[in-house]
Amino acid sequence: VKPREDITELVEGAVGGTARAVSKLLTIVDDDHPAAAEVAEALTPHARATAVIGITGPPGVGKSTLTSLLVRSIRSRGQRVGVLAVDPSSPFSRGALLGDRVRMMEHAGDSEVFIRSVSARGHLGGLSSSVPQSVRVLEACFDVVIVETVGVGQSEVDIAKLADTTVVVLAPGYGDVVQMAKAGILEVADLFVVNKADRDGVDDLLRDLKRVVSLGRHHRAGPHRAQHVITTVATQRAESSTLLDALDDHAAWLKQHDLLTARRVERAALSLQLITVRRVQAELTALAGGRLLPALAEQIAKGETDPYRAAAHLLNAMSRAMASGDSPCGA
Ligand SMILES: Nc1nc2c(ncn2[C@@H]2O[C@H](COP(=O)(O)OP(=O)(O)OP(=O)(O)O)[C@@H](O)[C@H]2O)c(=O)[nH]1
Ligand SMILES: [Mg+2]
Repeated sequence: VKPREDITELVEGAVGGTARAVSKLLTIVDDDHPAAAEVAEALTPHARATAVIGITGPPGVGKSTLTSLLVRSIRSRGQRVGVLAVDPSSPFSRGALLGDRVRMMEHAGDSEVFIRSVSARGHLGGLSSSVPQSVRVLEACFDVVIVETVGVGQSEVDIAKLADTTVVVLAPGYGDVVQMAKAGILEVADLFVVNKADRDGVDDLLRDLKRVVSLGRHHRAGPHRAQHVITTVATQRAESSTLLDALDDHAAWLKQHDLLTARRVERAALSLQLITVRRVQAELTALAGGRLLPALAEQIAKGETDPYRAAAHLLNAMSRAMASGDSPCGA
């Protein structure tokens, strides 16, 4: 564990634009590191209104190519960009990320662009509590933050809660729109990008998508999502500003409907929930190795108590331990 002064210095270096410092902070923030709470505290004075853009969609639709394009157009405005590529597979798989790195290679020499891959899965399962913390680090250090995730399941839907604007990328031949709607992947979109518009099948995809979107709009209560649709060919440099223009429109729309703060509160709520759940889980694991949990289990088995009553007892013991700072995993 680093001393507190080191952390403060590191945060100041990162906010000041030192890539190495940003990188170190992200490593500390990674799941279960004891100094993560200190980093979080040191970041608080540096909180600012950074645009966070989420880019998700099925594997291979062109998310990284689009991200690279977006980075280029943001850079042409002179803004600094932090990119987080979230790997949905196991914490150990690094295969998919190599492709992302190659796709974003053109920005490798640009010191105002920072790209980092992180794992989506926490050590205890579910969305890693470190992902929102990583976003928070980048928010303090850059003008725009982009989070790329592969949209395949619930944790990716959760990741959408991290962004001010969520872009769902689709492409002809990469999955059925109706199935995606059922999986809940489409409803998180603020903006749909139909990429690979140079390929066959783009008109069918647009027609299906627009049908699903109009149904969604019909059922949705209140103006929470605008859900515009644009088409792109991410491999063509000429497309550079198409996505950024659409994102600007959405940012203006959010402002106009007074939704920006709500999005940020939603982001904070997710972060808070993940950290709390992780602490409770760690606490529970510690209890399972102690005396209380096995004793209660024995009582249930003998018919001396019921599981609900025992669970209430366990929760009481946990909150007492956490409040007294007596917990094995207290921060
Ligand atoms: N024809 C065509 N190919 C494209 C287009 N956009 C991206 N590609 C190609 O599609 C392939 C996949 O692109 P990526 O950007 O890696 O896709 P991705 O969605 O990031 O993929 P994962 O991160 O693996 O899920 C690459 O070979 C790209 O060059 C496009 O608009 N048209
Ligand atoms: Mg990618």
